[in-house]
Amino acid sequence: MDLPGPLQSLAASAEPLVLRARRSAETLAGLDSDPVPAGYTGTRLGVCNLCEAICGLEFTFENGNVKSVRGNAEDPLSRGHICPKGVALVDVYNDPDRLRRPVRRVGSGAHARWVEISWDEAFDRVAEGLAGVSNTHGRNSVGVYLGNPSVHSLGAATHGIEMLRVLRSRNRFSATSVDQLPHQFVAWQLYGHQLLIPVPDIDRTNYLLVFGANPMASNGSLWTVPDFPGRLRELRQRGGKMVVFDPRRTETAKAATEHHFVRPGTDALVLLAMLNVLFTEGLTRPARYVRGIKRVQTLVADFTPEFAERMSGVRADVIRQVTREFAESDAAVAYGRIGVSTQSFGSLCQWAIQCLNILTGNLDRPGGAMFPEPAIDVVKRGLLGRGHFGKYTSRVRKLPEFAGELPVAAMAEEIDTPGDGQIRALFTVSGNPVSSTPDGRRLDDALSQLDFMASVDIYINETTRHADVILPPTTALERDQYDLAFHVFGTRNTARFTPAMFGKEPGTMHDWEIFRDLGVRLEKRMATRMPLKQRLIWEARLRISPSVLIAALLAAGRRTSMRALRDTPQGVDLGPLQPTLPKRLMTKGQTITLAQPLITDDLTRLRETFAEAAPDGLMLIGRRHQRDCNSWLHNTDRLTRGQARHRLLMNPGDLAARGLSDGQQVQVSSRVGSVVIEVSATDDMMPGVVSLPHGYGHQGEGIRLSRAGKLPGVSINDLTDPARVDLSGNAALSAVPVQVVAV
Ligand SMILES: Nc1nc2c(c(=O)[nH]1)N[C@H]1C(S)=C(S)[C@@H](COP(=O)(O)OP(=O)(O)OC[C@H]3O[C@@H](n4cnc5c(=O)[nH]c(N)nc54)[C@H](O)[C@@H]3O)O[C@H]1N2
Ligand SMILES: Nc1nc2c(c(=O)[nH]1)N[C@H]1C(S)=C(S)[C@@H](COP(=O)(O)OP(=O)(O)OC[C@H]3O[C@@H](n4cnc5c(=O)[nH]c(N)nc54)[C@H](O)[C@@H]3O)O[C@H]1N2
Ligand code: SF4
Ligand SMILES: [Mo]
Repeated sequence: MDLPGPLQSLAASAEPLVLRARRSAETLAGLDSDPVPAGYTGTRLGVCNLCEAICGLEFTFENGNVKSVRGNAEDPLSRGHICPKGVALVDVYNDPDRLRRPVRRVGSGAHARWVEISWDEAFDRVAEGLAGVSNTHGRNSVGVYLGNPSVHSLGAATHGIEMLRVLRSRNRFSATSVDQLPHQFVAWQLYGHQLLIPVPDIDRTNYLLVFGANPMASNGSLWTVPDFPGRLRELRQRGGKMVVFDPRRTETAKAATEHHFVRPGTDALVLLAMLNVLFTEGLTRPARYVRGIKRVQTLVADFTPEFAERMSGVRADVIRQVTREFAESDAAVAYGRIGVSTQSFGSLCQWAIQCLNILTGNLDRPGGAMFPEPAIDVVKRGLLGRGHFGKYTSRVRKLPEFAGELPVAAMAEEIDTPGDGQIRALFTVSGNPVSSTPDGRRLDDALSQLDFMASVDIYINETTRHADVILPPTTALERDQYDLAFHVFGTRNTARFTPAMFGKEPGTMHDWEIFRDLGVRLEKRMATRMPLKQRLIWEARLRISPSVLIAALLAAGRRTSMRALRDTPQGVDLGPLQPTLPKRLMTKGQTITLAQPLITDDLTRLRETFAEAAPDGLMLIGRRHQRDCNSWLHNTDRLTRGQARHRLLMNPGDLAARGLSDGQQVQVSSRVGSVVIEVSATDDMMPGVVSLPHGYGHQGEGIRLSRAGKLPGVSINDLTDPARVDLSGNAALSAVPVQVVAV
């Protein structure tokens, strides 16, 4: 998950709160961290920010060195859970390949050299580079890309977006549009706010229906559910079921009561058929604040289970049976993630999933889909915009913005297509779009044509290798953390503040300090300056540390306080999720109108797409492994031991049909490119579907990101196609038509 866009106005809106907050003892309580002293022996609580599970950890030190890392059993949310990545936080901290000082690139391509420079020089170069291009070519000539970890760092959330205001560019992109944009789009339409996204109440449900998610490996997404395996075990112990629809028999599918293969990209038909069954069998029981039910009934009338079966491979009787069981369960919840977000009909899928919960009366009830109430409620306090769509479009392909961001599938063409408004400078923050967005090759080429590029990142990766200057911040264990984003999706209401474990090394900077200092220098160089009064307030805001902001926001939220969080470092338990509707709805009249034309008009495109025969030929999907972390952490021994994980998975029947054998090198080609990779035969793949992990393919000058003699692998996004997008603008990374042949 990735949420930089929505957090954009956070720091701005928090400002009045900060001014209002009395400088009480409580506000000050959070300010002085006390890092472990040199030679420390003992334990300290920490937190993992690598995925959305936000596990609480316990570190044991001996003579100043970390001896072991465990899950903190006292943490009311994560309950002692940890995965192998949590331990790797220490590897990141100690990694000799990690950047600790700003570097400047001298020369390019094979001749590139990186030279350490002072912060002072680095800020001046970046400010001059960005302002220079903006002043000469117009404000949209500077593009911005925010990657996933910017949501996992408090300082990036509070200060990053604030700083970027200076640029006033429409060419803003983030990982949101290769991820959860359809969720935000549907939440905005149904519930009135892009982040009013309900989560499965797994601790009380009896029926968990999962489409296109693999929480056994990913630990949940848009759903903060640490210890998913333990919670699933409890669900099954109390007689509950989990039913999974996925083209691969994943770790989650294997732990499920039932698993059904579904042909990639056809889920919308299966989900609409489920709605159809609800109506034809009289299984609906929506809450009284739900509108537009009849209209939905009409819209789904022709989406029969038989039609869905022909296209998806899921048997009609299975669709009927699952729907009945779901509707008849006393507490059921449907959930869909990456597999059904990053496909051509991602928004329709997410809409149908919401409808399934709403129409069966499972929205807002224990064991169903519920809205968390975080201690800092970014939605309720109006700290974030509700969302808007299509206020402007991208220059080349006219793709619509959502909430102030353009689809990243359009980023490369905005850089390499000449004309007025062309992107000539780029600023990236904790991202690797060459590896994580469709047609990474084209973007790689495009980046080398930029007049100027700067990145805030701790590594030289496939993307940042093109930067003129890289500004590296401190890492997770060196900074204070309060999770602004992921408490919003917690499967239980909790709050936790974790002070930095290690002191900042001399000569290094926190991300929020980088944004502060760069922001001020950049603003000074912009041809259009901020009005004086606005500038003074803005600068003052940038000078407030993230932890002070958090203290003020907690005080204003009144559910807990910084003092309480300091006294309870394992986290404060605010209890199980509670029903909050219709009060919580931010729609007109606090009702939910199901039939939203902006979404349901896409049914026409869906009908057209599947008017002919069922899709045939091979389709490519992605995957995640428990020890992978998007495109990074491949340089730690701990996470790369054992068998290489970056192989193409393929059903044995599909291999045989092509005269291929297990372990052979094959060429995989799509409309946009081709890669050569070892193939692995497995019955876990649905016939007709192949799978590659994303985040591999570390290549390019200066990159030292893969370890242990492993092949760097190939990038799945050298095959994915930027022309394929959902209604919301989200990239359709799944269900890519490919050919596989021997090399
Ligand atoms: N085909 C395919 N493509 C996908 C996906 C898929 O499933 N299939 N998944 C998509 C999804 S869900 C996502 S979220 C994106 C992720 O894509 P991106 O957000 O573009 O990239 P990441 O791989 O997360 O890269 C994170 C970068 O941040 C750096 N970093 C780590 N910690 C910090 C920090 O504290 N501060 C700073 N400044 N930098 C830091 C790392 O060094 C790394 O370079 O990929 C997407 N791409
Ligand atoms: N270990 C680990 N954990 C992570 C990450 C990581 O890189 N590694 N990344 C984090 C991030 S940024 C995110 S966004 C989350 C993602 O969290 P998840 O969505 O749970 O992660 P994925 O493993 O990508 O699961 C997507 C599933 O969709 C299936 N799928 C693909 N196409 C289709 C389709 O057309 N239909 C259906 N029904 N299924 C399909 C795939 O087989 C896969 O099992 O994970 C987070 N957690
Ligand atoms: S599940 Fe693993 S990566 Fe995710 S927060 Fe917990 S320890 Fe970190
Ligand atoms: Mo993500």
